[in-house]
Amino acid sequence: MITRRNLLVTTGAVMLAGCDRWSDSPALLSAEDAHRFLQRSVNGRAALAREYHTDQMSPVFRTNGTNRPNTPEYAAVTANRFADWRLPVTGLVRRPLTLSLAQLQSLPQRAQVTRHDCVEGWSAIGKWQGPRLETVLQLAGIRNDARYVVFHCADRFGADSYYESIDLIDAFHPQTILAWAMNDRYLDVGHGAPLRLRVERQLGYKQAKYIMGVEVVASLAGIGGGKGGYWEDSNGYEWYAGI
Ligand SMILES: Nc1nc2c(c(=O)[nH]1)N[C@H]1C(S)=C(S)[C@@H](COP(=O)(O)O)O[C@H]1N2
Ligand SMILES: [Mo]
Repeated sequence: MITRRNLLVTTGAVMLAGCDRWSDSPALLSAEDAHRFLQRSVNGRAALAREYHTDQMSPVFRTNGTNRPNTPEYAAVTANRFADWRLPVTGLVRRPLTLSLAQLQSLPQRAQVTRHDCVEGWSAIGKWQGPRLETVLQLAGIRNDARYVVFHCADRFGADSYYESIDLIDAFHPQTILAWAMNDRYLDVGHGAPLRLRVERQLGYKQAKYIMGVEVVASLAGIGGGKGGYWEDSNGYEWYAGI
């Protein structure tokens, strides 16, 4: 397993020969390749996003996009403060899971104070906490043909649902977490309750709020419009929105 410590220990080590090949098409890495990539690569995709001190947190962290999904399904899970909400982890996994919020909270947790950068031109520093996505994926046991992780969200824009996707390098990145807490409180509805993605090396629109399902896939072709995310499909936003 890759921990932050492992990554730091490998700092100053080696960019091994194979890395060039991998960085050509990182999205096509298998789980095994992605792990090897993260262990060996100290720059680029494996680098950590800057983390801040708690006294640098923004006094106001605005909401953007949806601030309350308007579906009956979402209304139903908010009614009792998400006690009946469950997270299905499906697709190319050996053990499909259905996780409650309590189960997600009982996994090893990571907390991080990071800067969120929206493509519309604002930033805010906040603290996020939750299990690493890797921990959840290891529980589910992803299959060799897995290449991407898709996040299905509660909110709809007309006929389309918000969704996002990342490759396995970002899925296993130490700072990629399924956050249920923000600024030491439960995530509020505006910021994506009960669960949102934090994928800290990418722009705001990749940080999927209101996650209702995690799906592991071999290709993005069959999901939404096929470009890997709501904004990617509808407005031509970049799928890899690195910062
Ligand atoms: N489900 C969902 N996730 C979403 C959005 C959205 O509209 N729906 N907006 C995105 C955009 S553009 C940004 S900048 C951030 C905003 O997160 P915040 O509301 O916590 O500030 O959420 C992202 N994730
Ligand atoms: Mo954004």
